[in-house]
Amino acid sequence: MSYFQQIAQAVIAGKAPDTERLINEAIAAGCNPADIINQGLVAGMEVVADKFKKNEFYVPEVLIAARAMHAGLAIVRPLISDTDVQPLGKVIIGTVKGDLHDIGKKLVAMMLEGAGFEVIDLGIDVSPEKFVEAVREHKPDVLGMSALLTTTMPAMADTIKLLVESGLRDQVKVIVGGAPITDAFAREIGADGYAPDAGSAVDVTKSLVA
Ligand code: B1M
Repeated sequence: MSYFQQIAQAVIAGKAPDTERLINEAIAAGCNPADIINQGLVAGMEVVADKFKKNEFYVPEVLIAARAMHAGLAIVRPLISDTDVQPLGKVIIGTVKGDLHDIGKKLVAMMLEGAGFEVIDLGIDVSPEKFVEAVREHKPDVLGMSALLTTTMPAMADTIKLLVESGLRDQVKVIVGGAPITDAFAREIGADGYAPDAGSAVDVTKSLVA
């Protein structure tokens, strides 16, 4: 097995120490840091996302795999220049106003990072104004909003409305998700995409930036 495959396997198994050791060995053997990220860490997280989608992996496995990926990234990141690895795109993500649930949103953020997106996580209880301000400042390709409460779902519509009023709606794609969110609701409020889980969120986000 190549170093890349071994690194991917270590990520899938959630073995952070093995991931770190293999990456150090791969670097010592002269492997390209960008290839370590793309063919090792990202490839591993792609398998994790796929297994999560198929219910072969559950939340703990995903969190442990993401931890291994982050441990590996911490070693490789300083070795690459910005031009070596072009992120797939920039995503701003947050849980909407009034909503404090962040486990699913964090999973989505981690999966997106694992897939090669640059992710800015605004956290929880993010007001429409804060989302819009962040879009203005960071110019992301995609804005992701998460809501877990039926009572906070309207905040998604409020945010999209404010994006329109601020003249920024055409500059950013919007994806929404969270347990009470449906495809029909996403369309009704004018979002560009909806994903029922973190794995699908990666697929939908990729399709939005394609
Ligand atoms: Co709350 N809670 N909670 N809660 N909580 C729910 C959501 C609830 C369904 C429980 C229930 O009653 N059965 C219910 C909502 C009812 C409703 O509105 N329909 C509820 C309630 C009522 C409340 C409070 C009001 C309780 C109270 O205080 N009386 C309160 C509200 C606080 C607030 O937000 N203002 C509250 C508080 C809390 C805790 C703080 C205790 C805690 C949150 C801790 C935290 O997140 N740091 C909590 C928890 C843990 C839950 C449950 C048990 C689990 C949520 C979770 O983390 N799931 C939840 C019941 C449940 O869902 N079974 C519940 C695991 C996570 C991986 O899944 O978040 O769905 P999920 O994310 C998925 C997908 O939805 C999707 O991908 C993720 C990964 O696959 N996804 C996206 C999510 N965001 C996405 C964004 C995308 C794409 C996909 O694109 C951007």
